[in-house]
Amino acid sequence: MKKIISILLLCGLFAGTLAAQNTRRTSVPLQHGAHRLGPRTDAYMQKWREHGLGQFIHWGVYAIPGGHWNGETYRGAAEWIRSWNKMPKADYDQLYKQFNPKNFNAKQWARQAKEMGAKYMIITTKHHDGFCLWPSKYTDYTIANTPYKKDIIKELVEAYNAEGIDVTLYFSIIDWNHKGYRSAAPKTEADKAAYEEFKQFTRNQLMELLTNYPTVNGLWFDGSWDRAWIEQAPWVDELEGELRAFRPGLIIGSRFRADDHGKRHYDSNGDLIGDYDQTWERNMPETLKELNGVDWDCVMTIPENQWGYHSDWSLTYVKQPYELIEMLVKAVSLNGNLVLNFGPDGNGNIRPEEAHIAKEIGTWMQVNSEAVYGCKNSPWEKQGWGYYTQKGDNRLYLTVFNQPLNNKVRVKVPKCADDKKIVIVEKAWFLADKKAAVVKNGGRDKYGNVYYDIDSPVFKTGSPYVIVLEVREVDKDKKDEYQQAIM
Ligand code: H79
Repeated sequence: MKKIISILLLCGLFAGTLAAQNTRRTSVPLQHGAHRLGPRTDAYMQKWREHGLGQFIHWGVYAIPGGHWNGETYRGAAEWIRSWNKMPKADYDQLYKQFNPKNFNAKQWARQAKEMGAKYMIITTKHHDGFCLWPSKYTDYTIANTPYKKDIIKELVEAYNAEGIDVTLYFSIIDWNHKGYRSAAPKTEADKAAYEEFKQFTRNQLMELLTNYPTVNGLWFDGSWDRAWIEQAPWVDELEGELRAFRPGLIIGSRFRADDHGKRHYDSNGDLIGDYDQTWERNMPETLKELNGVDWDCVMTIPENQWGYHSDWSLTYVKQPYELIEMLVKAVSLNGNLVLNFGPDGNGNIRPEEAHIAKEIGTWMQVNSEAVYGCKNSPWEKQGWGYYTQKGDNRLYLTVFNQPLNNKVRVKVPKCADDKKIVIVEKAWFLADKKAAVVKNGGRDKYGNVYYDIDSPVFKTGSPYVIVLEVREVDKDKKDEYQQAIM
């Protein structure tokens, strides 16, 4: 009876998994807190939610030193090298005059991202150093004044969009190059006036970016922990409104503005500011409970903490493709997106280690992406073999990372609220070869929980693999019909 895998699941409840957060827990009156309770429901956000995998790219003049200066190695994040006391700032600020990435090929990057399975890409238009990868008319410190000259943001947006990949613009509100920039809140009149200029400059640049790149549908902000910025909350809120009005559907995370009391990400009432939680930088949530029903992305580096190009990756642990695939499936299982960072070198090459990882993830995605795209958290209780993801109410994906020694993948059937209903498994199969899986009765525990065992030999590839279950809720009085199918 190999083909028949229908299984009686004594109970199962498919409640909605996005426990939307619709009530304020406290009621501090706020003018600049969350402007919406619960997740966005529009098509733009729905598309974002379904991406699963994104690519981050950190590129700028810091890629030229690549973590070294005068024969010494900077052990911090390469894109921060300007802040290192062994890097003279005057030297750093001249680097743009050498920026001429001869091997840069936007189409090639986009193709590689597409092959990896990325559905959106986030590019650093301007990192903390203030160097602009687009020809901003509001400063001379841009790509236009490098030997390269051409608009890199334009090339990237066009190439990625041509591959069907959405582009989000990273923008740091820190700008070490602008004379009006302040990190601490300005106190003197002179500082205040300088910062006012910086605010205008920031606004101008953001409007310029949205104007120049009309297909861009997201902004990923950074640096907003500065006291100077936090204290401008009402102005930032107004600017956010202006940006949103200018580009309908625009997606902005929780890292742009603070609330009236300087609270960031979550306002003084505990409600998410912006469209998704942007706190998951180089780390991930473990449980759905931590997330309170919000959308989120996790931005992840391949080494421990290198975003821009650092030529020496032997300084820290470097993640393996397998781990990154696990992070991806885990993120999706908790309703998030994983955004994997790439730091191309000063000549425009994607380093071989990153190319290898992109290829390995892509190879895996080619077989298994169905368990990622458009999938959500599943209410089925996580087991040690890996992660459940779910599409709609009826389709479960079991991505197995830890192969059980007995080659049986055990599932715990959720108890249902309505005891007149049962959930049956209509079909089970492996994504890798489309072959049917055999599901067997796995007994019960002392709490009355029912288990099933899916016969699951190790795949020759040795990669994580996916078992698909099609489940359906039926009336309990039909149970005998299905019980016969249990082996
Ligand atoms: O672009 C990458 C990093 O360069 C950038 N964000 C990612 C995406 C980044 N900038 N700074 N950081 C990451 C680390 C920030 C550390 C912080 Fe703090 C700790 C911010 C607030 C507390 C250090 C201490 C900076 C301000 C106070």
